[in-house]
Amino acid sequence: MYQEAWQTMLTAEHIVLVSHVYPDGDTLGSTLALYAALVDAGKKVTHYNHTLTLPQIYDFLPGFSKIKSSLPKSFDVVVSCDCSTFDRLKIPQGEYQLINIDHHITNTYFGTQNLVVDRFTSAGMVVYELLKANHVEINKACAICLYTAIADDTGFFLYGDIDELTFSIVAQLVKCGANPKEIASKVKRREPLSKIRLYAYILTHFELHEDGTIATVIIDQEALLATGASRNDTKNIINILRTMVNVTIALMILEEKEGGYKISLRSKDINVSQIALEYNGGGHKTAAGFEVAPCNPKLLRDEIVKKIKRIHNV
Ligand SMILES: [Mn+2]
Repeated sequence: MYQEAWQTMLTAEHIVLVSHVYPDGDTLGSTLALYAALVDAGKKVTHYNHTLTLPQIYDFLPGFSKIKSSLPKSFDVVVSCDCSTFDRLKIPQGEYQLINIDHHITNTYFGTQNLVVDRFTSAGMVVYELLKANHVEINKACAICLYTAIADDTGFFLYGDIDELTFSIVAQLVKCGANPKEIASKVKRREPLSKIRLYAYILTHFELHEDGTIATVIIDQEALLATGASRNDTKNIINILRTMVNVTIALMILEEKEGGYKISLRSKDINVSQIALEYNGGGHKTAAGFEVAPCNPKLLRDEIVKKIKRIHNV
């Protein structure tokens, strides 16, 4: 499958690489690594992302400034990285070939070619294997992007099924020019003040349920306004509640600007993607999410807590 996908890219007229809405380090790192490799191979490539304001912590990634928020007039091949469903791409259906590169267990295989490896902790690992299988040289730009993708999706090697393969890949990337210390300080030590204020809000407003095994927090638009936090600042911020010793599942209910709520679930080991699936969402075993229409967030929280109790017996 790796050979076929690379051949499709090499014979394309104009490739559009797509990272998902509200991008993280994995989707940006994977697509920008491909961008570096394909430009090196002399291909015409556009990197598209629907989100207008990209998270600044990733601005050091080679190619970041070339990301476009509009699609070119014509293109024949689309490559998406780290998108579990087609609607995360925010592009219209069309006559193009679609290569779906991902690692989500809930991926819907929406591509004409699907490179989905759900045992990998990041899409970056799939891209690495794709390049390696096709004997593509990993240049420095590629190495920086892939290292960031893999590190970011494991919380800088804190969670996910991190194994020998993960470390053998990152060792190669360091050999090819990725600097772990530099990347870590760019991604982990440049938090905006608004995000720190949002942390303060969460730490003073969370609630515990079921003998302290489930932690929940509701963040409404008012809280975002008061802290000055952007939608980007809310990303993965729920992880802080999971660090508590007795907490097995952490849950965040975030009110969207457009109305409705985005729910994020995190666990230490319990499969929360199962709960997300019940609400037509998706994700991974220990990190999943879903969206719901406008409702009473407190009632929604109680319902989810009840569901967790029923499914997982916590
Ligand atoms: Mn990912």
